[in-house]
Amino acid sequence: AWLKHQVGAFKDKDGFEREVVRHVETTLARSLFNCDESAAYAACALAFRDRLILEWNRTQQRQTFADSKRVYYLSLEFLMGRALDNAMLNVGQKDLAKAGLAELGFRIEDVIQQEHDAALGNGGLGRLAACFLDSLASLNLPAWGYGLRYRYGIFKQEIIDGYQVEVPDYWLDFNPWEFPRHDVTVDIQFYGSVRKSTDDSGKTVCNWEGGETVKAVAYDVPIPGYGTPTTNNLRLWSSKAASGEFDFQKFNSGDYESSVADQQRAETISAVLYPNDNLDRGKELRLKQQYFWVAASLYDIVRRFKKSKRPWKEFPEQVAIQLNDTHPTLAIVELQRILIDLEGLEWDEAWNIVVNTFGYTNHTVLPEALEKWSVPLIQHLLPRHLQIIYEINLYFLQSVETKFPGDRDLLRDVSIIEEAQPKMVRMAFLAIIGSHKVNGVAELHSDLIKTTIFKDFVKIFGPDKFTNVTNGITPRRWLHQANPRLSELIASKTGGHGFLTDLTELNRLENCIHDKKFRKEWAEIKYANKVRLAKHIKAATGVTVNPSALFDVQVKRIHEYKRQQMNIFGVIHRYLTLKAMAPEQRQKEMPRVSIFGGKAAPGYWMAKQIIHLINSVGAVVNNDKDIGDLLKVVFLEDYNVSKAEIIIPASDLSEHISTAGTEASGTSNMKFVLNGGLIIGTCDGANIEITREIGGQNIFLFGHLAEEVEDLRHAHVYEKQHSVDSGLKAVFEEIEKGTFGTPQDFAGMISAVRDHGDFYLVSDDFQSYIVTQNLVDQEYLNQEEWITKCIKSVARMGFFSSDRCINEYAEEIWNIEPLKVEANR
Ligand code: 26Q
Repeated sequence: AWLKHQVGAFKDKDGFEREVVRHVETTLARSLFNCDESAAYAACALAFRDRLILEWNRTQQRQTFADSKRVYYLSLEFLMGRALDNAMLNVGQKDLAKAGLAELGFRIEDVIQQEHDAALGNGGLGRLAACFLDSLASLNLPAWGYGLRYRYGIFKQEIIDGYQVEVPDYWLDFNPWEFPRHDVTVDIQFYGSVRKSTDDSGKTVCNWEGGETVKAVAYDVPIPGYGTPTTNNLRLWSSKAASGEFDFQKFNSGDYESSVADQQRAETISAVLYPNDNLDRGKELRLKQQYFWVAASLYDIVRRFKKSKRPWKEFPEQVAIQLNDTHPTLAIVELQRILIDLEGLEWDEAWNIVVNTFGYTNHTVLPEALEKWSVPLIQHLLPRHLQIIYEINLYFLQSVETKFPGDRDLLRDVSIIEEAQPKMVRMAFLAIIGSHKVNGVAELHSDLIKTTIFKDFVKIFGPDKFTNVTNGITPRRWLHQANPRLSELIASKTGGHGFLTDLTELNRLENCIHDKKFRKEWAEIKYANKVRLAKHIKAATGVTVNPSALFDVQVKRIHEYKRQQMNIFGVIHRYLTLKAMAPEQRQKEMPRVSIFGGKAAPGYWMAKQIIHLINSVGAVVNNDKDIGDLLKVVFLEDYNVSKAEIIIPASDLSEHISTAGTEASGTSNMKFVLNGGLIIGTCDGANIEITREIGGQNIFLFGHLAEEVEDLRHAHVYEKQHSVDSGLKAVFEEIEKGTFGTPQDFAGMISAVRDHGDFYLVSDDFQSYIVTQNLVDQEYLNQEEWITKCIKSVARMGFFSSDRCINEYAEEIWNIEPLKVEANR
C-alpha cells in the first residue's frame, strides 16, 4: 500500500523502460543498438537511483523537521555487496524491472551481475554494519552510518598454482550509488603542538597549532528501507589535499614533484582498506585513517546539533554514537576536546555529555586483536589528544583509588596506559570508560568479556554497564534476495511476505512439516540451488561436482582460530578411510563435496599455508579414480558478499568449528540455517543460541567447551611432546609422505599442533569432529528426516533477524524511536 504514496515510483513497466532508455541515450550517451549488459546495468541502476533520491531527501527533511534523536553508527567497514537487486526489492519494484528489462532484451540476473561489489570490509564486522543499516532504515529509525570511502576495498583473491595472490580492488570506475558532496568538507589537522594561553576570564586554554591539514570530502550513499519510504544516509569520507589540487606556490617555484607528492600523501589516507581481520598491526597510516574519519564525522554531527541552538547538556538527548569495535575510540577523545577546547565547557560537564553519548560494541576476546597504540605515535600525530587521554586516565584512576583504596595491582591492570616499552594506549579500556554501555555480540561472548578481559571494569562500574546484544542478519538480503524461490515458498505457506519484516512469523512453517507437496518443493529448491552452485564451481575451478552429493561448506576469513586446518585434516582422514575400503564397501558411502572459501590476510603466513593445503588436497582427491564422486574438494576463490549469495542457499551442511570461546558470534551460521542448511559446529558464539532456538536434535555439535580450554592448553605446555590424536597422526604421516606435494610446504601447520602446544586444540577436538561428521553421513542418508530438521530449523530462526537486534540497541542503548511515516502524503 505504501508503494502508491512513493514519490517517483515507476507507474508500470513501460514507465520503467522509458527511464532506462532515457538514461542509455542521454546520461550514458549511447545508442540503444549498442547497449550491452553493462550499459543496461548502468541505466537500470540510474533509473532506480532517481527513485531513491526523492525519498532520501524527504526522509532527511522529515528527520530534521521532527527534531528527533538520531543514532550515528561509526564503522571503518561497511561490507555492502551489490546495491541494485537490494534497491529493487526494497522499493518493491523488481518484478516490474524484470519484465521491462526482458522487453528490452535482457535477463535481469545478468544485468544484476554486472555490478561490482562494494567490498569496504573484511568479514563479519563489516557485514554486520551493512545488515544494521538495512534494519535501521526498514524500522524507520533516524540513523546515519559514517565510514571511509576507500579507493581500494578488500583485495581480490586469485588462486594461482594453489596459492593465494592478492589483486587490488579498484571499484570506483562507475559507482552510481554515491553522491559527492563537494560542499560538505572538513579540514582535519595532524601533528603540530599544543600551546597554553589564558583567555579573557583568566582561564587556561589549550591551542593545538601547526602541523598539517587534510581535507575530508563527504560522499553520500542512500540506504533504502524494505517496504517503507524511509531512506537513510551512509556518509563516507574521502581525503584530499587541503590546498586544493596543487600547492601553487610550490608548483610555480618549480617544485612540481613535491607539490604532487603532498597531494598524493593526503589522498593516501582513504586509499586502501587494511586487510587484517581480527589482528591489530600498529601502523601509523591506520591511526591516521581512524582520526581522519572520526574527526570529520564528529565535526559533522556537532555542526548539525549546533543548528538546533539547544544547550550542550541536551546533546545526548539528540545524539547517540555507536562505536563498531575500538576502531573509532578516538571519537571519545575528540568530542571531549571539542567541548573543552573549542566550546569552553568545564571538564566534568563535557565528560558527562561524552559518556552519555557513546556506546561501545566489542567483537573479540583474542588478545592479538585488541587495539593498542604506542604513546609516542599518538604524541606525534595527535599531541592534544594524548594530553586528554592522560587526563581521562587520571580522573578514572582517582575514582578507582577512592573505591578500592591501596589496590596498586588493580590500578596498573585497568590503567588506559600500559606500562610497557614503549608505553601503549589500550583502546578498549578507553572505549569502556568513555561509554555508558558496552556490549558483546552473543551471550557466551558477552559473558566471557565480563569474566575475563574486562572483569576489573565490571568490579569498578558494576554489571549494568555491560550487556549483550546477540547479532542478527537481514532476512531481506539473506533470504528474499539470495534465495527467491525459498522466500516465495515460505510466503505461500505463512500468509505472504510478512516474515520479511517480522521474522518470527517463520514459526508458522511448523504446521507444514507433514505437508508432502511443501516438502517436495522444499527439496527441489535446495537441489536447484545446488545445481546452480555446481555450475559456478565448474566454471570457476573446472571441477565437476554431483549436485546429489552432500554439500559441506566452510566459507569465512581464513584464521587458525576458525580451524579450517581441522576441516582439511578431516577431509584427508575421510580420503584415507575411503582408500582403505574394499570397492564394494566404498560405494555404500555418502558422496560429499567439501567446499572452502575465504581470504587470508596478506601477511598471515599460516593462513596462506592452509589455503595451499586445501588446494593441494583437492588436486589429488579430485583426480583419484578410486574415489570418483565420493569426495570432491574445492576452494572457491575470492569469497565475497555476492558469492555468499550463491553459496549459502546451496549448502546442506556448513562448518562453524572455532575453538570454543574464540568466535565472538559468527553471523554466517545464521544465514546458512535460514536457508535450510544444517550446522556442524562447536559450542561457541551464536551457535549456542542457535541450538537453543532450533533444538539440539537439529544441529551437530562437538568438541570441548569454552570452560575446558584453559586447562587443556595448560596441559599441552606441561607435556613433553603433545600426544596427537591417532587419527590425526595418520593424516600428518600422509602429508609427510608427500601425497599432497612437498611436505615442507605444510610443516608449519603440523608443527603448530605437534610441537607448539596446539593452541587451538585441533588434536583435542579431532576425534569428536570425525565421529560427528560420520553421524552427519548417517543422518543425510535419511532424507525425509533431514528435511524435517531443516524445515523445523528455519521455522525457529526468527530471533536472528537484525531487526530484533537493532530494536534491542534502540531500546537499551540508544533510546531512539522510529519516525513514523505518514501513510497518506
Ligand atoms: C584492527 C587494527 C588494525 C587493523 C585492523 C584491525 C581489525 C580489522 C577488522 C580488527 C578486527 C577486524 C574485524 C573483526 C571481525 O570481523 N570480527 C567479527 O565480528 C563479527 C560481528 O560481530 C562476529 O560475528 C565475529 O565472531 C567476529 O570475529
